[in-house]
Formats: sequence, structure tokens, C-alpha cells
Amino acid sequence: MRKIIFVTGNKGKFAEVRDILASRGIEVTQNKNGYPEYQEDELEPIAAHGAQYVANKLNVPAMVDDSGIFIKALNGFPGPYSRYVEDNLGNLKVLKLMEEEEDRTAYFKTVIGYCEPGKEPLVFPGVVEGKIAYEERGTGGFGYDPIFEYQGKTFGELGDAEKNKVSHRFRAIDKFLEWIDSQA
Ligand code: ITT
Repeated sequence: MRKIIFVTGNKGKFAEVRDILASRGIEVTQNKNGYPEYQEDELEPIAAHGAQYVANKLNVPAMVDDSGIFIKALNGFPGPYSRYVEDNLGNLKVLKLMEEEEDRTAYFKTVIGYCEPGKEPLVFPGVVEGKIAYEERGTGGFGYDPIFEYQGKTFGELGDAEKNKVSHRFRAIDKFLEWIDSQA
């Protein structure tokens, strides 16, 4: 069985990635020691640098997940700053910022960064399009899930198994798995 270290402090992310990869026979172990996150407008370079840093530091194949929610009416905010905004504003204040906005279009994006020691990092992006709800709905998932609506239900209302079939994270991991299969 292939084993990969996943460096993340976010237990919601870890649980989703573990479940998706377990269904494909890959065992993922969480490492919570973190990595330096560059301030960039794009998630790709953050994930690439992070994966390379941890693979070389731990001397094993390693992955990271850099994610964010991009809201069109706010010019893509909070995007790469989603963690900071979750910690300092939270969903209710994001909804407040969106109060007057009719265009609720938003997308979630995950970039999986993967690297083997001494090699170049690889990145696998995944996106899911949706809308910002008018209030928090549902208790499932984590982070922005209760305010992100996908086909009429928020990710908070969907339940883990359903979210994992359509999410940005699932789509990124699917690309990662395609690459793994192409190496076999
Ligand atoms: P690590 O860097 O340790 O992996 P983090 O939570 O700091 O964990 P990010 O820098 O990628 O991760 O921050 C992404 C933010 O977006 C963070 O606030 C998450 O809670 C949130 N987020 C990421 N994926 C999400 C998802 O699937 N549903 C809801 N919120 C999500």
C-alpha cells in the first residue's frame, strides 16, 4: 500500500483527504508541524513550495493542501487569505460584507502540492463553483461550508460523503490520483 504524509493542521481537511484516498488504497498520515506559507495571490506556488519544503525536511513523499474561497463580488477575496479571514472575521462577517451584493457567485479551490525528496514539486488544482448563501445553513463540514451553496444546498447541509463526491478537494485529489496511476 502506498503511504503519504499529509502536512496540515486542519482536521477537517485531513479527514476528507484520508477518506477519499483510503477508497483508492492509499494510506495518509497526518503531520501537524506545518510549513512556511508564502504570501502569494495564487494557491499553486504556496502549495508547491510547501510540499517541497516538507518532503525535503521529512525525507519522505509528502503532500500539502492549500485552499480558499473566492467570492466574485469581492474581487476574489478572501482567496489565499481564507484562513486569516476565517480566524479574524468568520462566516457572519463575510455574510455582512455580502449583504448588498446580488451577484453571489463564488468558488472553492484546493491545490494539492505533492513532492518526493530531492525532486520538483507537483501541483493538482480542483475547483467547485457555487454561490454564497444569505445565511449559514447546515452543521456538516468545516470552515466556510455553511455559507457555500452548491446546487441548492450548502456544503454544511450536504454531509461528508456527498461533499466528498463533488468538492474542490475531491477534484484536486482526483487529478493527483490520475498522476499516480500514470506512474504505475
Ligand atoms: P493547513 O495550512 O495547516 O493545511 P489551514 O486551515 O490553514 O490548514 P489553508 O491555508 O488552506 O488551510 O486555509 C484555507 C481556509 O479555507 C481555512 O480557513 C479553511 O478552514 C477553509 N477551507 C478550506 N477548505 C475548505 C472546505 O472544503 N470547506 C470549507 N472551508 C474550507
